Amino acid sequence: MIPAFFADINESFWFPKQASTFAKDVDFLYDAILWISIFFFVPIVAAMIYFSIKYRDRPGYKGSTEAIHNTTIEILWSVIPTFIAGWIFWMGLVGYLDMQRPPPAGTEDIKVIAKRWNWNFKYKNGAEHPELHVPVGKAAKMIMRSDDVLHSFYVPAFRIKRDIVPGRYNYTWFQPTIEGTYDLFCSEYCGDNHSTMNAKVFVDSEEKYAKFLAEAIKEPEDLVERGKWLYERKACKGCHYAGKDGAQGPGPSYNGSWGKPVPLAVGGEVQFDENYVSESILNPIAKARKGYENASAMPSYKGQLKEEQIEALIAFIKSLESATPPTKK
Ligand code: HEC
Ligand SMILES: [Cu+2]
Repeated sequence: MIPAFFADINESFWFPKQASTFAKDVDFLYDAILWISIFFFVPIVAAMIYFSIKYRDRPGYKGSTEAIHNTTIEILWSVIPTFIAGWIFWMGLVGYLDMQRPPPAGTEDIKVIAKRWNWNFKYKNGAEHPELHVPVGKAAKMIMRSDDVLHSFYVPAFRIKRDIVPGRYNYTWFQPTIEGTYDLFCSEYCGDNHSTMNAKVFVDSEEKYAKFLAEAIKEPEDLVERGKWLYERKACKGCHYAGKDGAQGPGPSYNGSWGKPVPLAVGGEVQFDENYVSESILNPIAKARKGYENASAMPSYKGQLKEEQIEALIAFIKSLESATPPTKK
């Protein structure tokens, strides 16, 4: 029987599927360096073991103290590895430059916003979505920024990784070759929930991609649905978990909070109602909940959400009124 990792020609022992035009070159150089290293490692270690046994100190054995010298060997073992190292450098440089320079025209431009601890993607028609969709066969350019700290955009199947630096735009591009779903990771440690900062990359056919764009821009009609939709797209989800399991994030869970008194960090309490929620969204530090004084501060959404969007978020949070709150913080 063929082991699973050999079943797909495109997938190697070391790497996931080769799903972009970069993958072949990256894997080739990786394999070349690996085999060159094995080629030298084995005879060197074998000779080391052999000589340390042959010339070991033992009764009656007299070693020589004179170092002998062989010019031919010394030149060979300097010049040959120099050429090999030069070749590796050259291949790496060429590959790196290919990745640095996006094709000048005709790329699918997508804005990437990295934020502790989630991804947000903005498409050409204005749609925002927590998942990355790209059309197959077309070069896609990521225009990336961070809202807080260093993050890194990493898609193993495309063999690309690029840091996202606060205070400036950074770019990366790739040309996906096979339709399918791939993993996107943040590969720069960015705080408590760094390990949850993942997303899916969907490489779609031209029609599927167009359909996705058309759907992604529509906000649901129903108020609660719309609130949930915003909760997923405006990064609330990364900090406030609202699942049935009531797992806890850096911010309080919404489950079962509505209508109850909220103990405040400064002492006293307020009612968890429309006013408290809308104030928490627009000016989160105004009334911080007790126990969250040191939590990663929530960003203010002033100017980023419209009145009716806040209303929808309120409706969504209210709909969790009787959901089970998490058992431990
Ligand atoms: C970076 C993490 C983070 C993000 C993103 C975030 N929050 Fe918060 N949120 C917090 C923290 C931490 C608190 C508790 C401290 C405080 O009250 O300011 C909080 C408090 C709240 C409260 C008060 C809850 C309570 O039980 O006291 C509400 C309501 C709220 N956030 C709604 C939202 C909404 C809606 C969004 C998205 C539009 C959002 N938050 C995005 C971290 C976050
Ligand atoms: Cu990150």
